[in-house]
Amino acid sequence: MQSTPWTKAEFEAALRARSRRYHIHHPYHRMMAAGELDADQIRGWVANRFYYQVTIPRKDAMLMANCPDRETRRLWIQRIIDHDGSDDEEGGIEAWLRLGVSCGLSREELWSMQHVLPGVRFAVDAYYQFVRHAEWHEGICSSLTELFAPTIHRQRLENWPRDYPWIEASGLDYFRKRVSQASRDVEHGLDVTLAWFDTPQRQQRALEILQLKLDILWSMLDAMYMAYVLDMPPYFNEEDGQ
Ligand code: AHQ
Repeated sequence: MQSTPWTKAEFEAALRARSRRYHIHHPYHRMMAAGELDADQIRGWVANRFYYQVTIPRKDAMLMANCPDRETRRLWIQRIIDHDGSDDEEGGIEAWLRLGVSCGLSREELWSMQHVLPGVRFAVDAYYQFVRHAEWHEGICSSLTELFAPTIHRQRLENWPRDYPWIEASGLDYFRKRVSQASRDVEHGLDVTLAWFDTPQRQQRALEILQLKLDILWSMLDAMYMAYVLDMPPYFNEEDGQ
């Protein structure tokens, strides 16, 4: 462990260096970006990610509950509205439902969570439980994988119309929204993190928290890869009566 804290610039560089472990590099996303996923593999991803999407605002509400700082809550509440929507904005959950319908899933099917794999559920629930019990600065730090998110949303906006032309363009609205929302979220999240994690111990802790969230995102795709690429969903052995 370093004896003196990193400067804010050094600390930010250390956080950004973890982009090497971002789930954009996972085989599932690499296949997606290369246009190699079939319709069932796209639908499996959309249906499983829906569980993540509906959990995000609940995670953010848990962070709000843990946060005594009114200024932070005034900013953080926007994240809940971004997903749950408001009278004049459909919100990200509705946009994700439209993504699902444009991929051939029904809204009822998505809400049923019938496709959510155990590994995806455990990873998403681990994120929710971490933030629920974390000190609020640590909860904010865990959202910083969004440092890397605009790139992956832009990648989908560029590639899907070419690689998955069967998906109606309006279904991609969610990704369009997130490019700017993620950038705005990260500006606040990074400011809080660079200010609060100001000792060598805290800065190492911040990297551990970011790594936990990277693990969560990677593990979700591991479960999907087993099920939809290797055709080995949980208990596939039962099919041949073993
Ligand atoms: O659609 C995503 C989203 O709303 C969020 C909220 C944020 C958080 O609070 O942790 N993280 C996040 C992410 C979203 N999309 C993921 C993707 O690959 O589409 C990326 C993910 C993230 O990087 O944390």
